[in-house]
Amino acid sequence: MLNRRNFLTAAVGVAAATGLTACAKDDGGSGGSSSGGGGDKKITLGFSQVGSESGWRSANTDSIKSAAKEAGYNLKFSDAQQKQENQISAIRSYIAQKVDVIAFSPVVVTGWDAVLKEAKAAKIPVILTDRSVETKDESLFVTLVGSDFTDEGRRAAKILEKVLEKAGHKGKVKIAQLEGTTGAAPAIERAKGFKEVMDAEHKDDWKIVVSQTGDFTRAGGKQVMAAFLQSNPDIDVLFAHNDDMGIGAIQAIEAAGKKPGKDILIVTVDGVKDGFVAMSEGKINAIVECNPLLGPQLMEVVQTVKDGGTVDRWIKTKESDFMQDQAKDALPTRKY
Ligand code: GZL
Repeated sequence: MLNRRNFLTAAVGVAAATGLTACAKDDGGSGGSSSGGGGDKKITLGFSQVGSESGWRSANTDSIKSAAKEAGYNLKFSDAQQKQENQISAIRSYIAQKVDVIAFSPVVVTGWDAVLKEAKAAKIPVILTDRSVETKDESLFVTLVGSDFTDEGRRAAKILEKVLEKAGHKGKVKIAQLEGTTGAAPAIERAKGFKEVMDAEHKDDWKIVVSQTGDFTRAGGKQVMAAFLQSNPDIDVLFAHNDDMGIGAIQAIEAAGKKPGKDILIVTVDGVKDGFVAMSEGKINAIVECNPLLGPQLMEVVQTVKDGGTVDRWIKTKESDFMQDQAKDALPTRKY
């Protein structure tokens, strides 16, 4: 896994870092869904999205589409339905269409070098959004616009301490973990960050008794949580890598006759509206925010890359954390 910390290098010249120069294409691109029609000189951006697996993803897609429209770019957008092969073919199609810039959110961390080398050979700069990739060749992409998932895992463990204290929980803590998509950066890194805090500060009292992927979906969360409750009926806490799996798990917990947020304390990541609704109903105890509204930052980077300017290797999104008693006041202000 590429260590995100080495992203925090000083700003690097785009041309220097990628050995690429973004050249203006005059064909404006064709095919695929596009917004912001019009002249040949407009920037054409090819974007490959993971899928539409969660509320977070839908908000992320909306942000990218509206920001591209706002920026007046020709956007070619594809939904990979969480399949890497679909993302690879979309990127190849953008290369064939000679788009000006390619951006994508890689569904998993491995298996990208070949297609990214094709983009580099075609002198098309690549920007990562949301999730990172594992590669030894840092020239294969310009920057990552996205969150620090390892820190989100640490924040989840730290806020769980507050949740346990508020609930008056004493002694050992049996934790079930609903992991994100296997091999995806947020799944790997959220688990890593959570475990870091657990090993450093709760070696003797916290234990992850069961952990399995729910693939970031509500259906996955519900199905896996039902199985967890069969094998581990005395779970104290659920740490779900996203709100959607947490919401699915709530259905399984209630079907088992238990009270989510009381019998089983729940901490999730994302902060989508439905997550805040569940928290305001007392069914989720805390949410670690992961901001999907990356569109405006992405479009700024696209323009800078096009102009051959300088960008940092990692453009981090700002986010905070919420306890249950903040949910009602926060709900009307939520943008996604
Ligand atoms: C995180 C993003 C994750 C969200 C999930 O940046 O990649 O994917 O946490 C989404 O909701 O499916």
